[in-house]
Amino acid sequence: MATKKKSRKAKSRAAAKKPTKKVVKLAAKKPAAKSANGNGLPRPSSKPYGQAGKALEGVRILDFTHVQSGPTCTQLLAYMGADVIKVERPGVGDITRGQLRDVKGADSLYFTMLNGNKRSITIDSKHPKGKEILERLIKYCDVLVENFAPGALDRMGLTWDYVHKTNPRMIVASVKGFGPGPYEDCKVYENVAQCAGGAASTTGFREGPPLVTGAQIGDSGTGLHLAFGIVSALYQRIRTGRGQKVLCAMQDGVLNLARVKLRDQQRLGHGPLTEYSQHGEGVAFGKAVPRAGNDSGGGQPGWILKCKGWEEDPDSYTYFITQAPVWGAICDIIGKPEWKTDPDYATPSARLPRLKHIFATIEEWTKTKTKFEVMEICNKVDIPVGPILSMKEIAEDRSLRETGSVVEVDHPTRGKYLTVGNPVKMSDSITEVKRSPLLGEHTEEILRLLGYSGGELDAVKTSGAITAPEKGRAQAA
Ligand code: CAO
Repeated sequence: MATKKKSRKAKSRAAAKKPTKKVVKLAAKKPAAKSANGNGLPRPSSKPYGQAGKALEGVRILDFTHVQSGPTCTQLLAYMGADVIKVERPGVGDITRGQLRDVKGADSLYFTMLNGNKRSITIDSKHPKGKEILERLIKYCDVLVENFAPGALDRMGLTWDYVHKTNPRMIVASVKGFGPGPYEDCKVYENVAQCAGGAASTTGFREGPPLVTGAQIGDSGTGLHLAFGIVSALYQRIRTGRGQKVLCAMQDGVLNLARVKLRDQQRLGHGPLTEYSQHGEGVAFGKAVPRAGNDSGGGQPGWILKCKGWEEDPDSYTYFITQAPVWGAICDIIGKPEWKTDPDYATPSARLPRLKHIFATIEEWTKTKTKFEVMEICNKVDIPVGPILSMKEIAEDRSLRETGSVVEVDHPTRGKYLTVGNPVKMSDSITEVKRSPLLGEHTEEILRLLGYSGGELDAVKTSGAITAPEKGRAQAA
């Protein structure tokens, strides 16, 4: 057996050295052999789709997140079925519970919309008894997720070495503002990341200052990246049996979403960016990618155009793309059939220097239609357009409600509110969106889960580790 193994190893070493047909053959054989034994997977479930549990059922998350980036990540994991245990400071909780409050005495929408499907336990992580509870939680859970300021987790005593020693299988996932380097110790919020990740310098109009976007690409975008890292680490753990550190820097997350602009930065070294409207307008490019207003980020020119009613409604606009394959259809719809053969308009390159005039002409037509009429007319002939939807329209959109992308949930202190459901729809893991927890709502339930009962549970209750200082003293008295 040993000799056999050795000779197989020697063979594959030789194969790896020589990039010959043999290597291809060996590589091609592997998957066939795996699929023959089912790849180690169980038999396909015979349960109806949607009734075989959720994708991340059984995964336990020790959620040390706050504000937006971390909670976005753990809410997605909870939507996928993970048991997310949110640890909050006694009496205070996640700072967003009280931020931008619209209903007196109730958790804010900032909090409720980022913490659905989770359980809340209050623990003072710096209290000796609190540390003891956390140790049990570390042993109980699979992933610790945090987005504290750099060094805060270590100051709590929850260093990687300690966590890894306590539970070698635990994955420790963090959001930080910057990765290792000159800014690694900085605290970072959304707009700082949008600026440092390259998005702001490329957003806005050429003549104006840099702009941040309303989409929270720094916070929610990085949370989403972190969720991907966690799920990948969980998958790798199946093979290795051990946890690992997962780090997402907000700067990196934003840059990943702005990668087309780094693409353009490199293209700029080889000549002007011809699809940018500034090129058509004869404005020279500088050394860095400029702000491109509403130009399309792809190869097809696009712009935002006014629609019927724009004088009163600030959102009565449509995005309009002059995609080359449907140019003829565009000419017919806007009443310019002669542009189909006119050499100044017939080809994409001829149109580039005339885009401003072309979009102004198309706008004369879109101004006679509502944004929804434009959508209907254009989509029939495959012209890509998109109405500018206001948040009011999105909140009232029936199809978004039907797909579960916008969900109404009931809350004991604030009543009904809307939240954003799972943007990822899976046929065998169907998301049920549940309300966010009240501060410490599940403290006792989780303590019992960790083995606390009787006198030991009473001792925790009166220790001050799970209650706000005044409350703890009052209870102890
Ligand atoms: N028990 C006891 N102490 C607790 C606790 C608990 N359950 N939970 C938190 N704390 C303590 C921390 O230990 C920390 O104390 P020290 O500074 O003494 O170590 C303190 O609370 C504050 O934590 P923080 O520095 O993370 O919070 P902050 O409000 O000062 O900063 C933020 C907020 C977001 C700027 C910072 O956390 C950060 O840079 N995070 C990483 C990047 C990030 O996620 N940014 C996006 C945030 S969303 O816009």
